[in-house]
Amino acid sequence: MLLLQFSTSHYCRKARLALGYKQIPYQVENLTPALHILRVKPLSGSHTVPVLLPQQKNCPAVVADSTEIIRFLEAYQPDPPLYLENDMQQKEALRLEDYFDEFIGTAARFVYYQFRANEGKQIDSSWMSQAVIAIVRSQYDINADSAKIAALKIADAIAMLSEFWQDGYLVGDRFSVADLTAAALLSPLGLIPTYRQNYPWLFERITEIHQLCNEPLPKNWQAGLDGLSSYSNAKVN
Ligand SMILES: N[C@@H](CCC(=O)N[C@@H](CS)C(=O)NCC(=O)O)C(=O)O
Repeated sequence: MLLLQFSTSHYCRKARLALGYKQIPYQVENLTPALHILRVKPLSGSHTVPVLLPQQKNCPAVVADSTEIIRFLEAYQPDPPLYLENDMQQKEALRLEDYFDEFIGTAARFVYYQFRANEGKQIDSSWMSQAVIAIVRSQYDINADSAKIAALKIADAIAMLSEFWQDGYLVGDRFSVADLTAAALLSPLGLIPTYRQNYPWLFERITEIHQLCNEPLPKNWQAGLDGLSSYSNAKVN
């Protein structure tokens, strides 16, 4: 299988967590933001990544969108499952997947790119990185005000997770697509020292889920915990 992705995208991380959880071998093709459209649009008709090319007999040629990728992987290799057997619980898991996709992943993008353009500039001050940050901020209209509204949505999601994640799962009594999606889409906040300091349990859980899914943590994860000064010392990749 081949995953077309941006290496830093949290929606692509969601797809990688699912592939890793199921231990499905895959390769990645890293695309450059903006130029990616030339590769992706003819395949899926859309402009977003992740896009999975299963490259297997009796499988679709192209599966676009992280939710569809997980739906496909679940049918392709049901074990270990990310979906729940109980219908009501499965419905709730899909509702939460959608909530995190539509509201929280987008809000995390706002908060993260606002941070990267300001206090977090030193994470990678190369012109390439700064250009990507500028493109993303302009594409999604990210500024101090919109990032503030996004931070409120994130606070709601963290309050909900604090009820379920301190000693359990979002739905039922086992790991599901809901937990995976929350971990992937909140992971960019791990690079922001204030979040790391205020919600240690959240990032411990995100770390555990990465281990469970055989996926490395985002780069500079440790520097996020140590504070802003350590970014300039951290090896920037
Ligand atoms: N609902 C989509 C969202 C994916 C998404 O927003 N991807 C972003 C990267 S994080 C993207 O491809 N942006 C480029 C663009 O919109 O042109 C999914 O779950 O796959």
